[in-house]
Amino acid sequence: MRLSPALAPALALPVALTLAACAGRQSPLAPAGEQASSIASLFWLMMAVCGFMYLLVLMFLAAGLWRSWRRREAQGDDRPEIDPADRALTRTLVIWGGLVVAGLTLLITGSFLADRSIAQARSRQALEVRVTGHQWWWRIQYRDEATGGWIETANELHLPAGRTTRVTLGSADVVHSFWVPNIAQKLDVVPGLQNVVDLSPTRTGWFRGQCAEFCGAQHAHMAFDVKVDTPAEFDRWLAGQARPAPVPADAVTARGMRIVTTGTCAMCHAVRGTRAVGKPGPDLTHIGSRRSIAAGTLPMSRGGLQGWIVQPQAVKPGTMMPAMPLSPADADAASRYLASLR
Ligand code: HEC
Ligand SMILES: [Cu+2]
Repeated sequence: MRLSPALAPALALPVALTLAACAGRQSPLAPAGEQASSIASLFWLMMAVCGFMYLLVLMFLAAGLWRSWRRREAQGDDRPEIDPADRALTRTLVIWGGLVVAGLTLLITGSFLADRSIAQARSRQALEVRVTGHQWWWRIQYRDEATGGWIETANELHLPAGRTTRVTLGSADVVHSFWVPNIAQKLDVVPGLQNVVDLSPTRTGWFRGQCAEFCGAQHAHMAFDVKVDTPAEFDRWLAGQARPAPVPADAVTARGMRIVTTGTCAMCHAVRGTRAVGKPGPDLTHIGSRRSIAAGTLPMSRGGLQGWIVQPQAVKPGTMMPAMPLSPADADAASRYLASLR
C-alpha cells in the first residue's frame, strides 16, 4: 500500500501539534521531576500497549471486511464458517486471547510500579512547605529550618533541584486542585483536609502550575509560577524571602510605603517589617521579586502593578480585591513601592 502524498501533511500536523504540546513548561510529557517521570513512562506504556491493540483491531476489521467481500464476490454466500471443533480456530483464539492478557498484565504492572516509585519519596527527609488555596490565588509558606517558623510568600513556588519538597495542601474556601504537570501528579485541595504531595524536581528552570479543579469565576486565573533552583540558588532565595521588606530609597517610594502599609491595603496585606499585617490577601513583602501578578494574571512590571491596584476588577473580574480609590499620584507611588519590594 502506498500513502498518497497529499496525506503526508494531514498526518504531519497532528503529530507536530502533539509533539509541541509535549514540550512546554506546563506539560506532563516533558518531565522535570521524579514523580512526573514515572507518570510519563506509564503514559507511554499505556499509549504503546493500547495503540498496538487498536491497530490490531483495525487490522482484523479490515481483514474481515475484505474476506467477506471476496466470499460474496465468489458465491454470494457470506455466512461465517465457524466449526466449534476446529483445532486451528481454538489455537488462534488462545494466541490472541493470550496477547490481550499479556497487554493487560503489562498495564497493571506498569501502573503498580509507577505508584510505588511515586510513593517512595514519602520516606525521604524533605523540605516542608504549606500551600493554601484561596479564591483565586495561592498562599505559600516555607518551614524555616533554622528557626522552625514559617516564611510566607504567594503565587510563586521555588524548589531546590535534587531534593524532595513535601507540600501540605489546605484550602481557605472551596475545593481547588494543585498541579505542576512537569514535576508531579495532581492533588485536590479540600477544605478541612490536609493532603500531601511530594515534589522531587530533577531539572532547573521555570515551570507553570495551575489550579486544576473548577473553583469559581477566576479559576482560569489561578495559576502559579514554579522555579526549580540549584540548591545554592534556592538557599539564597529563601534567605531573601525571610528578610523583612527593604526600606524606601527615595521620597516617592516612601510615600508609596505610607499608602500601602498604613491605609486600607494593610487590612488585607502584610508587608513584613512594616505596620501592614493583614492576612486575607497575599503577602507583599517581596512582591517585586515575583514573576507575575495576581496568580499568573499579569506579567510583573511597574505598569502591571499600577494597573492591578487601580482596577483589579477590570483585570480579574470578581477577584476578592476591591477597587481602591487612589489618585494617579498615589497609585504611581504605591506601584513604585511595590516594585521596590524585591
Ligand atoms: C479586601 C482585601 C484587600 C484590600 C483592601 C486590598 N487587597 Fe490587594 N489583594 C487582595 C486579594 C484577595 C488579592 C489576591 C487577588 C487574586 O489574585 O485574585 C490581592 C492581590 C494583590 C496584589 C497581587 C499579589 C500577588 O501575589 O500577585 C497586589 C500587588 C495587591 N493586592 C496590592 C494591594 C494594594 C496596593 C492595596 C491598597 C491600595 C490592596 N491590595 C488592597 C485583597 C485586598
Ligand atoms: Cu482554584
